[in-house]
Amino acid sequence: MGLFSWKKNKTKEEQKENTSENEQELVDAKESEIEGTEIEEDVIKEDNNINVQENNSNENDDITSEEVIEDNDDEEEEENQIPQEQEEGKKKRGFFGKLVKGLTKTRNNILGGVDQVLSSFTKIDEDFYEELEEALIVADLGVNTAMTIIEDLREKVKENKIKDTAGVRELLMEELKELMKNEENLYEFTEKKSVVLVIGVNGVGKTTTIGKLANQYKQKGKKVILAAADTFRAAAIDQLAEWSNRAGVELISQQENSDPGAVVFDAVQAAKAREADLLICDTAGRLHNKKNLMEELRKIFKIINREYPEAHKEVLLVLDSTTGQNALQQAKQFKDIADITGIVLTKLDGTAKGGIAVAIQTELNIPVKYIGVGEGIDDMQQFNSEDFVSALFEE
Ligand SMILES: Nc1nc2c(ncn2[C@@H]2O[C@H](COP(=O)(O)OP(=O)(O)OP(=O)(O)O)[C@@H](O)[C@H]2O)c(=O)[nH]1
Ligand SMILES: [Mg+2]
Repeated sequence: MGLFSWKKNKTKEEQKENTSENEQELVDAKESEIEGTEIEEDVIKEDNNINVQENNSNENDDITSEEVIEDNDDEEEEENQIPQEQEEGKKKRGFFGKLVKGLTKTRNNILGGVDQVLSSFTKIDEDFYEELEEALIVADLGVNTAMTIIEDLREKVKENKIKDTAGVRELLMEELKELMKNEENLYEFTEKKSVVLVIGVNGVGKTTTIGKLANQYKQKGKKVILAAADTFRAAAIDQLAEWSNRAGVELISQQENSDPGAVVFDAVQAAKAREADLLICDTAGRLHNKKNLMEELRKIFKIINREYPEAHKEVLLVLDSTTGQNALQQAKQFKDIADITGIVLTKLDGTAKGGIAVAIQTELNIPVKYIGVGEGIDDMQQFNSEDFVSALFEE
């Protein structure tokens, strides 16, 4: 179990100690002015006041729905009475199309290698398996996952009495679907009163993911509140404010460099008072060093536990698929210190390294819950192994 167990409750002494730690950290942060100089102070609100943006007006709802439905042409816009199921089906197909398109480079990378091996061997022998394993490793699936796949394939080939390599492609597809399959009930948190903490190193797509999540669940009728607990840069707060506008949800923020714990504290009080379904907290990925980052997260965990013990806690680690094996390493590090409940794998569009999705899903023992295939508000979906592998093998 990670250091940041959600179950830990803070004692009075710890609280006191923490307050002075917080003050110290603020001083430290100010002293060692790191990056984040592109600050536009006037954009951010009054000194030290909690800023609550109410974005639930009809006006905003209109903007949201206009922005959200990308694929609509004029004709479709007029058909306001489309039943919800049909609408959802359409969106799903739309997303599958994006997935197929987004995975083009990954598909070429994985299948290019695999198909070459399949076509250069007719007989299934040791050399064939070796070359196939090599092709999978090269396509960013990593050594361990490639080995697992080859071992399983050997068994399946025997079981199914497959004699030539042509039958292996189908088996490989099946194997990938099985390996990547998620358990059920992974999205229970969306049905409960939950606090969702979104973590990850800088630039992986945390804030964007939060915007997409907020939009998805707002559209499903949930009351969503966002907390701008990445107070390290003013621009980070602005960016989340913009997403909260687009999604039409409320934002709790304070000024730049304020204590992230204080923002979370305020946000929790707001979530409780307004009976929000989801409180989604943005966190900083860009701190002085790993120790600071982890320390800050630890404090946030404590505050949520203390102030909102009855809420379901969801910790989503965001990983950038374009970083390939590096993403896997990041996950291993975060896993040591936090009880991560799900992975969000971003930027699967346009990268050739999407094979990392297979490695992450197979090796980490943490489910990939969402995948991102673009920068738009609709470009993220719950992960589905059937769809993912089908999109990967789509001709
Ligand atoms: N193509 C693509 N770009 C994405 C995706 N998700 C995020 N991005 C882009 O990645 C960049 C970084 O995203 P942010 O959401 O700001 O990342 P962050 O983790 O919040 O970054 P910090 O706040 O600096 O730690 C932005 O330009 C996003 O538009 C995705 O699924 N696909
Ligand atoms: Mg951010």
